[in-house]
Amino acid sequence: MGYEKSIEAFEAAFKVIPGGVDSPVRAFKSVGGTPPFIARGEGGYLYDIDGNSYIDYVQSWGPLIFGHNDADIKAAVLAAVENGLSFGAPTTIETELAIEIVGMFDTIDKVRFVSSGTEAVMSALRLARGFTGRDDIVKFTGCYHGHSDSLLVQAGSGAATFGNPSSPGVPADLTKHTLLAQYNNIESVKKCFADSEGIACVIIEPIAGNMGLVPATEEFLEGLRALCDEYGALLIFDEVMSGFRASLTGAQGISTVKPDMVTLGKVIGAGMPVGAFGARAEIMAMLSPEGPVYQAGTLSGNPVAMAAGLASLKKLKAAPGLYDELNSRAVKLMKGFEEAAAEAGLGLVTDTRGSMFGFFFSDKPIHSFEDALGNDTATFAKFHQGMLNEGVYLACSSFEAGFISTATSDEMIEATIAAARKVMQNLGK
Ligand code: KE4
Repeated sequence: MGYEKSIEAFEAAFKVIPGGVDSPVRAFKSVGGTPPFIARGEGGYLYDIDGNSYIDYVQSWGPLIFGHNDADIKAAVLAAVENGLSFGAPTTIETELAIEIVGMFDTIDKVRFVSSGTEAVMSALRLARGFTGRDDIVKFTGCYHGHSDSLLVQAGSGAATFGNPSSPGVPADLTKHTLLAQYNNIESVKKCFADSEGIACVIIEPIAGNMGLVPATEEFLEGLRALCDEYGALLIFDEVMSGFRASLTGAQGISTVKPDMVTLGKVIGAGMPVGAFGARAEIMAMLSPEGPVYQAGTLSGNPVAMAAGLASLKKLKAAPGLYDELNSRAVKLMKGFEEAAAEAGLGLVTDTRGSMFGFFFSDKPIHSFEDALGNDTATFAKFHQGMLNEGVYLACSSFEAGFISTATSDEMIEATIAAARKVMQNLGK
């Protein structure tokens, strides 16, 4: 694998873009090496500007459940582009996509579209505070909900990757209402409720993908539901990543626990900038212009992005057995990684949920961010680099999840397992 053109491109980017990237995790800082600059994607593959090809398990961090350049989604986007890119006025396609989402989630009566997951979560928090009249929120160490100020506290994903989970530039006044609890530890949540004068909401990734893949236990989610009911707080499931990835309705398709609000993103834009938040009608009625809680966006509900998302969701709805099929491939991949690690004498723990998978170089199970922080990130970095050189594009941090798309064939899975066996053998020496 030669990376000469990407090295040049990275140097050029670095001169005009902070860190050479528009989102920190893409810089490969925690795994080393130069991030390949991508020329195009096709099906289950990425192609970089040096002509290297990679089996892609990142899929733009989740959105591309049908792989790159899906014909149906591309056709829908091109047709929408013919009518113009944006109007700043209502369009019927926004209603169409909203109807699809409302029809899928029994916890959502109304939904508002925005342009990113960060916006969706930031808006949902404001709505929860406006609805309850309370200021405090509870989040969990290791969960990442985008980069809005009050949530950049002990966050996961890139924040954890760089070891600065609480960012400079966020005044203490903006985080003093953010209470921290430990994932899968209900006693830590009870303490937050006991310490607070009024909690507006508890926000959680019900299947965390930003500390690596770490699902919440059903018992824990039931405990959160009970506490929120007891204290009159709203339970928010941040399913920006797990939505349409763990199942058609994310964690809600697997757990019996129902949230009061849901945030969505990634797959609902199919690679175009879309986020969304939804809840029952009485909560959403608080949102401007129906109610007093203000929220807005120039490109919210952009018709081209809506067309991409609508095409993606319609395809998902038309393939009911899809998630079992994608999960069987995820399980096959993780089993192959486990066998390769065992042969190489390396400790490896893995998990899957629907089309999502995760693995840690660890001898102990991982049930929280504190557990995840103990994983062998140095071995992960060497593994990542070795797999890249074998033409496999994995998430460039152990605090991320991986994804199977419909374009991830069995042959690709087998080739990836063979590459993992080869790379791990070298690691084990
Ligand atoms: P965006 O603002 O990046 O669209 O969404 C923020 C967000 C909110 N909630 C959850 C559960 C998320 O996973 C995310 C974003 N995920 C990361 C990947 N771990 C995006 C990748 C990046 O930051 O470049």
